[in-house]
Order: sequence, then structure tokens, then C-alpha cells
Amino acid sequence: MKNLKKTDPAIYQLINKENKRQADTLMMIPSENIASKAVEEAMGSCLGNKYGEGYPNRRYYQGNEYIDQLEELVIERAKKMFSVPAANVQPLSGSPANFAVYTAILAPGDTIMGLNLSSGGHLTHGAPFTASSKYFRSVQYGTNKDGWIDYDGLRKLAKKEKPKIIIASTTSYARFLEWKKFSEIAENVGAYLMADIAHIAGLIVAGVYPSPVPYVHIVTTTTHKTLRGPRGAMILTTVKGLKKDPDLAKKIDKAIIPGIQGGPHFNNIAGIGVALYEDSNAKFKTYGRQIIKNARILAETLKKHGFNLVTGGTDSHLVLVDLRNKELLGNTVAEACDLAKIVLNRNGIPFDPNPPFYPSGVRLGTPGLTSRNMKEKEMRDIAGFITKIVSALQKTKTKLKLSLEDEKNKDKRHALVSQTRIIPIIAKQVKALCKKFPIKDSY
Ligand code: DSN
Repeated sequence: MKNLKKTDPAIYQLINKENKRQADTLMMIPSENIASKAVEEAMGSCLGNKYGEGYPNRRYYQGNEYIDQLEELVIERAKKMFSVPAANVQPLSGSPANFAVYTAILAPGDTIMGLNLSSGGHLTHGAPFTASSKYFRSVQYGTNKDGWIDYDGLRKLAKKEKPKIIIASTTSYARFLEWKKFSEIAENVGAYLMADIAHIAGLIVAGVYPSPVPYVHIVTTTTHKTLRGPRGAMILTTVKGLKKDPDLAKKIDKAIIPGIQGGPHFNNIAGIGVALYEDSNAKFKTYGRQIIKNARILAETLKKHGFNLVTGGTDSHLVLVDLRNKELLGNTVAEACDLAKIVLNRNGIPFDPNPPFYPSGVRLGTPGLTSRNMKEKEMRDIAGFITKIVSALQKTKTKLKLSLEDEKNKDKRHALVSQTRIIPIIAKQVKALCKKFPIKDSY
């Protein structure tokens, strides 16, 4: 970054600091990952200079001869990777991808049906206060008390509400989604079925999570999570989708542009292409298997140490910890772990008695750790670190006579975390672990 260093030292220094933060901490937010230098180079290339509204060989601007070849190449890679007849690689991220699908096939006010937020759904799946519920009529399904998706409830709700689209997807559900059940329910009511596989796309590519492609009409995914690419997204139309509506892929293309987006970000599209190339390597299958092995060991070890997990475990890359038996809020545990260089996020749990801003859980993932080659032993060590932090927090909390309500106060939470002496000790151990498993330039 010698040019950046010379031109803009302030930005240069901040990037360097973030680089060091990533190197020295455990990336355990399940939606994050570490893209290769090749992906970064494609993203940082001159492609960002180019405008090209439209699609290959159908642009509104001149000068797109190489851009057309590039987008076609990335589309072909996406189609091959997911065995679909059509792919749009222009969505700027997952939220616009989902909104584009809705606008492609629905009229304002039509009914959409997604998983509710506290059960692990995403904002764009019809959550209150979002465009997906403002411009469409949103009805939502959920999980049962144990955190498993309630397929009977889903079936009844679909029958009653007759949604035009059902969205099968989650952001904090650790179990396999049952694509066949979703598809039977959607077919019964004549709804489109969309799978948003943002979290699990890489696991599907690696063959360690069942693919929704035979069962759904449309697939959306981001590209920066388990796919380990740049920020961006794709919309895939399946054979089943084209059977339901032969114009589906065309409608989706039109919904992206001119529907909701302008000029594509070709630098990101190139980065997506590089990531898809990397992911097609046999080594990616080993990576996917290890992500799941790591999540299972993390889950088992946490359980052994007295943690309750929503659904009791995991089939995927993430673990959702229910902290109610620890009498601590997700905020406190997430902030304490952050100080110990373990970066995870607070998260709601199904039927959470606490409000979304002060939820009762934390969400942990293994994709970022697995990208650094960490394996079972490291997962056990990390579960041990988290256990020590949580039991030390409990002791400090008793000593300070704080209630759960007190934890909602930032200053009191800060006092609790800063007086928990073990945190800096764990931070040193985490830093040593990170040093042993450096971030790699290539995969
Ligand atoms: N923000 C992502 C996540 O963390 O799950 C979803 O978009």
C-alpha cells in the first residue's frame, strides 16, 4: 500500500490498525470471513472506475468489451458452482438482492412469509420497520420453544395466509433447513420458494450442507461469508424456478437494473469471480468439512462446561448460546470476550425474555477461525477461554451486587467487565494463539 501511505497517511494507518486487529483477534462472528489477497487485489483494481449499467452486450455505456467478458465469466462460474441455469452477480449485497427478488415477482402489498427475527430470521425477511414489511404484507413463521423450526406451524400459517413467496433462511439457526418440507409447503399454496443461503453457501459448495437448488425457485446469497469472497451478492434462478415462470430470470435481471440499482460494482464482481475460482478447488471441501467439525467440537465443549445451546447443538458453522442459566446478558459476554480478543456478537434467542438490544444470547461461528487453519484442539481451548471469562463475570457480578437490569446500563456493564481480572490474562493467551495461526494470503 505504498501509494496509499504516501497520499493519505490517515486512512493508511486506520487500515493498518484494522489489519493488526484482525491478525490479533479470533474472528468468531459467523457471518465474517477472511478473503484472500487475490480477492482483495481484484477488488482494489481499476474495474471500480468503469460504469456499465445493463448486462453483457447490452450496456448503456461504451467501453465495456473487457467488462462484458468479465461479468460473463463470473456468471458462468456461479451457474456451474450451484448447478443453476441463470445467475445475476450484480447485487451490491444481500439486502438489495432480497429486495430485488420481491420486486421482481410481487406487487406492493402482496404477502411474504419469512422466519421472524427472534427465531433467527433476517431483517429483509419481512421484519418490522424494514422495507420488506413496509411495501409488502409480512407474516412470519418461527421456531418452537427448543429453537427448532416449527414446520407444522409454518404449514398452517401458509395455508391461512397464502403468501406469494416463502423465504427459507436464517442467520442464527444452527441446524439444517429441511428444504423438502419447505418445498412441499410452498407447492401446497402455490408460493414461490426462495432460499437465502448467505450464511451457508460455502458449506453447500463444500458438500457439507444440503443444497436447496432442487427444491426452490430462487436462491440468494452474499459472497463474503462462508464463500470467502468480497462483499457482494448473487441471485440464482433454478430449473424449478424457470419451470414455474420461464421469464423469472429476466424479471430478476430487470428488478436489479433498472429496478433498484444503477452501475454494477465490477471490482466486486471480479472479486466474486476470484472467490468462486478458489472455492472450486478440492481444498475448499476440506475447508467446509473442518468448519463443521470445529463448530461441533466448540458446541460439545461448551455444553460440557455447562452452557445451554439453542437446539442443543449444531449442524453448521455456528453455535447459538443461551446465557439465561448464567444470568448474564449477551452484551456483557460479547463485550468481555471482545476485550479478551474473542470477537463474537450478542444475539437474540427464540422467545427471548429480554429485548433485542439486550438479548439473552451470543452467536459464535467457526468460518474465520478455520480459514486460519485452527482445528479441534484450538476449538477446545477457545471454549475453555469463554468458559473462564463467563464464570469470572458471574463472580464479579455477585461481588458488585449487580442485577440483570443493571447490565443494561453501559457504565455498570463497563465496571463489571473491567473488574473481571481474568480478561487481560486470556487476551494474552488469545494473542499467542493468533500468532501461531497467522492469517494466510492465499488458500
Ligand atoms: N449481518 C449478517 C449476519 O451477521 O448474520 C446478516 O446479514
